Amino acid sequence: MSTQPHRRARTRGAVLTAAAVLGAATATAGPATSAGAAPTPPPPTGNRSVNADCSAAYRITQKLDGGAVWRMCWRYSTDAGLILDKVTYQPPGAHAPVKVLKHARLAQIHVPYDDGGAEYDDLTGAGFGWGLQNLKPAECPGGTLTTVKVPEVGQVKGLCTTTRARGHAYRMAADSGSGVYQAQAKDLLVYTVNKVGWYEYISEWRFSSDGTVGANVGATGSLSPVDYNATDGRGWPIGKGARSYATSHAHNVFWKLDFGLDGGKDRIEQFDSTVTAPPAGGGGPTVKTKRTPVTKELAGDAKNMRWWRVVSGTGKNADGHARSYEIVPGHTNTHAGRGFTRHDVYFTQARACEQFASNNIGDCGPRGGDSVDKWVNGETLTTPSVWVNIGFHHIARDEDQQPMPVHWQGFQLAPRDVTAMNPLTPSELASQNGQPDLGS
Ligand SMILES: [Cu+2]
Repeated sequence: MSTQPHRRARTRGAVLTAAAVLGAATATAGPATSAGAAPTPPPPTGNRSVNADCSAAYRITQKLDGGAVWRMCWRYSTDAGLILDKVTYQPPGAHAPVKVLKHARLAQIHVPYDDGGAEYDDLTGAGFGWGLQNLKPAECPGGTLTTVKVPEVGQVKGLCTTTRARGHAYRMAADSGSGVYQAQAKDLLVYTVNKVGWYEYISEWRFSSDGTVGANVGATGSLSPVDYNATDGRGWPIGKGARSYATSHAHNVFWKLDFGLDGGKDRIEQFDSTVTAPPAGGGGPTVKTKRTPVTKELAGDAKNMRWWRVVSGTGKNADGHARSYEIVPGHTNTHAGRGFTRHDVYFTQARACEQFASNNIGDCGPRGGDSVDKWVNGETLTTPSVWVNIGFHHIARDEDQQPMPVHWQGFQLAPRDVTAMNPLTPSELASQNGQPDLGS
């Protein structure tokens, strides 16, 4: 374990097993048996090569509303937890899947307490991966629970794949008559629950029929009772009167994404819009949007009217537009306490040793640095890795007992020009690509 003097690698609370502090071993394992555990049927005829590189037991394939299909491989690491590989999206009616993500995974959950007395790296310093929880069938409604072989722990029925309704995909009144075009949509959900000390983290990936990807971490379980000691103004009383001050803290969650959109090299672009107030003489406010190619490594800061996208260097949709995915961060509190928590996204040139946003256990050499901010050092981006940091400042409240309601943090990847039209467009509207026919 690459422990630094300032970094605490101690266990959280009293509920960890000895295995949790072993630290550095990166172990990957899957289900001990595929009997009754394989989450998916084989891919449809004509797509046999898809996901050919993971065996059936590690394969997730889900057909959703409209005929959209998501496919991916999964594996499990005692450091990173669930890792998804070779994620593809096949729009309804398309003959081939679109390659979306080569790898998608958590890259750290960093938990600094407001009084400076404790600071945890839950993935590489506090046993996140070993804390995989057995799930009851009721926790995976309508889905499949898969057994994961966790080194030093054993077999854990810990991977849920299921679908969930997300309501309207779209609604549009017909031009004439009382007809309505509307569709109710579904998402594929893939999740695990990992216990770290008193906390339990639900790590969820969501794949929508329209091509959107969501990544969210929900924290639940219990507040850490060893931290009910904040009498210095850095906590909140959660017992009767002025008692049991739970120390405030942050959960800085990092994800690492390696795209390879459409199987080619990715480019990164940043967009900024500036708004000008209406001129005194009349007219409305104006907005100008600027596109900036991100050609070198970047530590990016979220800003009003700023966004980033990952653009395929090769793949185009049927309209001739480059396929891309926009990074859509959810609500975040950026924590300025450490170099690696100071920024909201990082684009780094991909390197095998650069695995975790902080307290990295990959060996990048004595001068290689052990956190993502150190890896932004001017290299040209030819194979970008994308790191997303979403922070939550947790000031406890009475409702946090007991159990603590799930508080979520995460982001979305929204398809931009992956398909030439809304992939769920009903056939009656399929001709309306571009300027609609206004009649004569
Ligand atoms: Cu918390």
